[in-house]
Amino acid sequence: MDKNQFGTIITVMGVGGGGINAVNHMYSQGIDGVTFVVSDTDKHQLDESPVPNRVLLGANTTKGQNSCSDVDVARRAAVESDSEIAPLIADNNTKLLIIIAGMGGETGTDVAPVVARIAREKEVTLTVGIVTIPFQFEGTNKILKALDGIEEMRKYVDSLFTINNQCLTEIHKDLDQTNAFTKSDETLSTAVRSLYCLITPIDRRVCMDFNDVNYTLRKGGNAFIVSGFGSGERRVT
Ligand SMILES: Nc1nc2c(ncn2[C@@H]2O[C@H](COP(=O)(O)OP(=O)(O)OP(=O)(O)O)[C@@H](O)[C@H]2O)c(=O)[nH]1
Ligand SMILES: [Mg+2]
Repeated sequence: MDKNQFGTIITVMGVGGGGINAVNHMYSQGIDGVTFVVSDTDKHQLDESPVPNRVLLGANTTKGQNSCSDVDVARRAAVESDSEIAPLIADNNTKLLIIIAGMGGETGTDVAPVVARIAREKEVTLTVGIVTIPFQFEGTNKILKALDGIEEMRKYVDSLFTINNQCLTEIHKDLDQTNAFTKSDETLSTAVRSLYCLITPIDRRVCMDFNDVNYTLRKGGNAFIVSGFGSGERRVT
């Protein structure tokens, strides 16, 4: 970790394989003024990431193995990682922490709520979760596990954006199992970019700033991001 890189008020942290892949996608697109961090119990997944800020979670518990073998291991890794994540959050200027995870596996599902809890304890101004529910083709067990994880996550974040991957199949008619996660990565990136653009208006057409976003999302519960396009006289409507 290079703490000097933490000059920004927005930190985006991907947790677990899906969260990391989505953050890799955002990182490769480049969003100035955002600090990206990836964290996993899986060393291989971290090594593959182009993001320089990487946190190997629970190294003593998991020995960097590819996947947490069961829920208890993931939870123990999360507790162990408390001491690794807490300083990271406390020692920088972060006002908005965005936690990204694909819910439904072990690491992201169990660790993302822990990261949110730590952020709350460290009094990060605003903690937002952006998480996904698995596609139907991934099976019911993963979906049910994801829903449990989302309930846990909800306790600690100010606002939670939940993207149901299955809904992406209605929007993208060309979606199949080969490009499904790329579409999911793109949607997560759009969500982060939307929040970023509200806080950092590029052309000042939308006159919001961090305080407005903070006011709206603080203790906001479930949150929605909608984008639309319009032209002509009633374009905003
Ligand atoms: N957006 C996106 N989502 C993914 C990707 N890979 C997996 N997911 C989603 O994330 C869910 C959890 O999978 P992973 O993130 O790989 O699991 P993990 O959190 O690393 O947990 P373990 O590996 O089981 O410890 C899956 O059920 C998918 O719905 C990806 O590349 N991009
Ligand atoms: Mg994994």
